[in-house]
Amino acid sequence: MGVINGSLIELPKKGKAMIITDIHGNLTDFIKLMHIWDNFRNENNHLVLTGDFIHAMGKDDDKSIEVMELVRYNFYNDPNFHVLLGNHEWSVISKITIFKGGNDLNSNLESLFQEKFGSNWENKLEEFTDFFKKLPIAVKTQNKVFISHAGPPKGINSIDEIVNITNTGYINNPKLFELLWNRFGDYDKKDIDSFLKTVGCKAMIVGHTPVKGTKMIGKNQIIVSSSFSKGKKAYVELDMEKKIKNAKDILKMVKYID
Ligand SMILES: [Mn+2]
Repeated sequence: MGVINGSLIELPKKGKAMIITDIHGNLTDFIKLMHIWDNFRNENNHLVLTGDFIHAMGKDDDKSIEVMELVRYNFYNDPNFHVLLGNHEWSVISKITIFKGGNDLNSNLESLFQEKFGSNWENKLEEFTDFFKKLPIAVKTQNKVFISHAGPPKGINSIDEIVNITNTGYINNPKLFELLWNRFGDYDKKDIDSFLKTVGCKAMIVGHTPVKGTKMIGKNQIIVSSSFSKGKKAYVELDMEKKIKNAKDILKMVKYID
């Protein structure tokens, strides 16, 4: 069990955490990863899904609803299954849509709901929107790893700002926006280091930017792509009992799916 502190989940110095990013409606990859999790799960091990499990980014085979149903089931039935908010789930909450290759991704999602649920589609979409509002924003492990969808945001002065980050709502909330949307270039390596120092961590794991499996940003941030990627598909089996000095220590804990 982890401790849920507002928008922050705190994981103990025990067991391992399987960290998965950016599924984007790819049911085939999600099921592969869930088979790995089924073999890996025990009372000390955790799963962290770092958001963006919906919106197929313009691809035809969009299984966002099926993925969401599985994610929601596990979220409510397994205390070791943690799901973080991504900018794509945020866009459903905020109704500020995202365009990809000329496609309005929230309109695409509404079409999927209409096909699957007929005249009840709006109620079903509201149910899922309410589920998204329950999602925490970040994980901090006792061995000093910070896990979030994206970021870091600038101007964070204490870990309490992460704990309370959704208290002012989802819209017009620049720190939340940056934590869900910022990619390298919006911040630099120094911003990573000062953020980690503020929140008492040594390394951070994010998704959000598609990479060839993984990519290091300086020594202290690792980007991971588990499904929507630029080549290889990776996840992390984070050993939460080991001392972590920087993200290079996490690079050794990366695994791949076919
Ligand atoms: Mn994203």
